[in-house]
Amino acid sequence: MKESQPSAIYLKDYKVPPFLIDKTELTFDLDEATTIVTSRLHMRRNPLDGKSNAPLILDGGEDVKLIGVAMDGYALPEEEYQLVDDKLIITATADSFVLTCETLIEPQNNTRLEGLYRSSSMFCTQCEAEGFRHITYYLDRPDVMSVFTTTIIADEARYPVMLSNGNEIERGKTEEGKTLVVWHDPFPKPAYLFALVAGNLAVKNDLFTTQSGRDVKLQIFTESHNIDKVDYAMEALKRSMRWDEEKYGREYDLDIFMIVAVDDFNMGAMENKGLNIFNSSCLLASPKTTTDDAFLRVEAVVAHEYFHNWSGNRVTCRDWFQLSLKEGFTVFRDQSFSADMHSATVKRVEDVSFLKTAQFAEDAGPMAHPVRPSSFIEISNFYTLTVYEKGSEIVRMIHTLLGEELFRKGSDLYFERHDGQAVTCDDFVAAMQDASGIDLTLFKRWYSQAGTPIVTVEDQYFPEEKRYQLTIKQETPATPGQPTKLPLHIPIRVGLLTAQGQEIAAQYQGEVANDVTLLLTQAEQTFEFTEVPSQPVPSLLRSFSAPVKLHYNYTADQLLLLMSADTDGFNRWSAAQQLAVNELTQLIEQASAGQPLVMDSQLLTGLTALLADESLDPAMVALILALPSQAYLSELATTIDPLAIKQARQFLKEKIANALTEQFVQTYQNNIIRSEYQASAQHIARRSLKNMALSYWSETADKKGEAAVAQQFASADNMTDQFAALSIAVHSGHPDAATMLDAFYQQWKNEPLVVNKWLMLSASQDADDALAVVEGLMAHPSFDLKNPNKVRAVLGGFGQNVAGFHNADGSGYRFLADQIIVLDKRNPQLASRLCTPLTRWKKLKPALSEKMKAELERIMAQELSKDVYEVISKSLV
Ligand code: 0A1
Ligand code: ZN
Repeated sequence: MKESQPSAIYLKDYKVPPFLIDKTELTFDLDEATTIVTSRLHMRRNPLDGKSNAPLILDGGEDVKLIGVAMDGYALPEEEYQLVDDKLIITATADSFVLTCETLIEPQNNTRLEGLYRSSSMFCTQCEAEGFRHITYYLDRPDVMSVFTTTIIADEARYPVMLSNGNEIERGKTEEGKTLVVWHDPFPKPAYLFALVAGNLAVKNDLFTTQSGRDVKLQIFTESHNIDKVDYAMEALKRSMRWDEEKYGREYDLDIFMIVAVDDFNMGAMENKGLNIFNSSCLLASPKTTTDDAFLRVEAVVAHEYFHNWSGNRVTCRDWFQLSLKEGFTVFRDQSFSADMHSATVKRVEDVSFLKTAQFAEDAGPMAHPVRPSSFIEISNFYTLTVYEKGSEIVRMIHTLLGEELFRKGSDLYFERHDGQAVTCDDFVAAMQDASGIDLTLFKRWYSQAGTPIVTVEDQYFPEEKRYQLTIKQETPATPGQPTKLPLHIPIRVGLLTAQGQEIAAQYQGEVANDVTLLLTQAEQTFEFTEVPSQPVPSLLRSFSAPVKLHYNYTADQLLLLMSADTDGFNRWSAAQQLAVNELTQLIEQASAGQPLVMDSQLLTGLTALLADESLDPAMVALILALPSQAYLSELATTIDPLAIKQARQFLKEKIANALTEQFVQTYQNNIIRSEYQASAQHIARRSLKNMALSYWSETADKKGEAAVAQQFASADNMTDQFAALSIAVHSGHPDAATMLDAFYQQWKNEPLVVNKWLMLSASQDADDALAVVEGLMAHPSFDLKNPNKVRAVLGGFGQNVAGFHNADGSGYRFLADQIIVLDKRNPQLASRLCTPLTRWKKLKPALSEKMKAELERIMAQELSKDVYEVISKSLV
């Protein structure tokens, strides 16, 4: 353990910056081993600070060597500045001055992948959240916005492409014969949006004409062997640009928009102004190498980063506690975009399913935090599902409360009022409130209160008066640092159905209501509908109108009715899920107690009807057929027994498969697509249903199922079908699974993104020696500890390996802990994210829980980065 532990910083301590930087001029003399960065910062005291003698304190990093510092051309001698804890402190300054700083950095030794680093043969940067300080000393905080001019000097033969933010304004030669390129970005921005790329890259060019008739040059850069995989991203970019104009009235503002794909990247992608940098896994796509899911992800991430140009860049965050200001809003925007491009219901089911599995688990664990956290030790740990996904749900609720038109008025006002500023979540809500006239005072608690509210509904029908009452209670469980909670403002969309499944046009507050939004603002409230002709079946929380856990005592018959007849597509899925969860909960209890497993028949009734209904969207049918995941069932459990969950799921799957074999074979055959691959909603839907049917078929005793898997694997002309067949083979114990895995690797060993899929699947396979398999993968020639995608593939795959990871002897936990300890020295952000499965130790059954806790304690005893220290120490509280 370190002698002094890292300390937290608090939102309540926010102060305006004592200095501002109007202009930032940077020169990079690029070299792999030692790059020299010269900065000229045009600084002045911040009039809002009011102090005339505050020292200038610039942020730096332990990997930045200061060569020299000068003020207005006067080279400061060592006694006139101090270097303390990575900060450069200059006590005496004028009110305005130019500070020149020369630093030396070592890109090829930068394994943290923050600041300037090497990925393959190129240079690239990652500056969010606090990476810029690993390049040079700076006021590295988002409320310091500056106009950047960047000069890049490099050997043109090796780095013909040299990029930074904004427009290229000059190109020439230095005296030594190197090439010099100057970029200027006219929009003031915080340092976290700075970017630089240099390499020998191929480019795809295109053009977009904005709604006001300006031509924008679009460029996507990759290493030359990947340039054939960017067409889909380019089309997605143009669709995003058009959508933002049409939906939000937001036009792109520079003359050029560039995207670069890099292989080594800690996250998905980054919205640097005019120069987005992407993890290649979120940009490259081709039918032969990319699954449907990955195509959709590319489209969503391209859109997300593009949308940040307004929600994030033109209007940015005042401080990092406000991260959800840009992330929650931008996720809401990208989700809406994808919903418009494909099926809105399918998209909603996927997003909610993810939220309920992963964000709810985070909100119930030791790292639970409000969407606007009130403190943190390391900001990189707060790029969380809570800030992103729950943050998006908050914006979605504002949309529900205001309606489409007023929401648009609110966003227009927000962008107009705050263009060029660094603002807060409160400013966002204020714009929505001011534009709509709707009071959001109480609603703001969603930003400050952590935890998932539990909403319990009870109903009563009064036949004589044709009245129907819903009594709704809310309660939010305690979370770390927040023992007591206040009631939230929760919109609950409700419809009523007759016992035959017809919508009831009841009256609510004097108006006809076949779909109303009830506004819950107190701990308990009763809502009354009138003119309700018969006892209704309530369809509650339609479209998942709020991120809550809803409890209503549905009977199996009511769930079957909603599943087949609700007009809200989302709730049809939700009812089916509930039915399956009820079934699985019983089975898990039986498995955990070592009893024989016995299944009820209601779910089968529902699924039989589902498979017979040809009017349904195949994608929805596939989603309903997908049993609740191991992770979701773990989230729901009070005490997790991983093997019992696995056993129950497997049992149920086989039962369904055997009961409905004929239907699955038919469904499989009906959904084979004979025309050329398209990543269209319709084709994706059919493939997903076909592959779901195949996965059931392969669980039956019917040998033809096995043959169909092998056949599809061998003959598929696209990665979705090929990989689906391979995964089914691996997870169903297909006799040829091992041969197929080998063949797959041989076929794709030159495509790193496909190899990552192979690594992940191989690591997740059930094997007696699962740990040895994973160790073998880490020693495989295709593995590379420097590449976060590969590390995540193997360790993420192993995390899904229920028997291997949760081995009763604790070896799975020990292995993960060992990897975290090693990786923390190289790449703290990556190491910290790998800790997530260990943070759930308290919920595991006692024998496993103890073993996992012991590993957390072992990690805690090491010298740790701030990143890992924060997660592990909070988990052990
Ligand atoms: N702002 C990016 C996500 C991102 C955050 C941090 C990073 O490095 C630590 C990189 C990217 C987004 O929302 O896409
Ligand atoms: Zn984002």
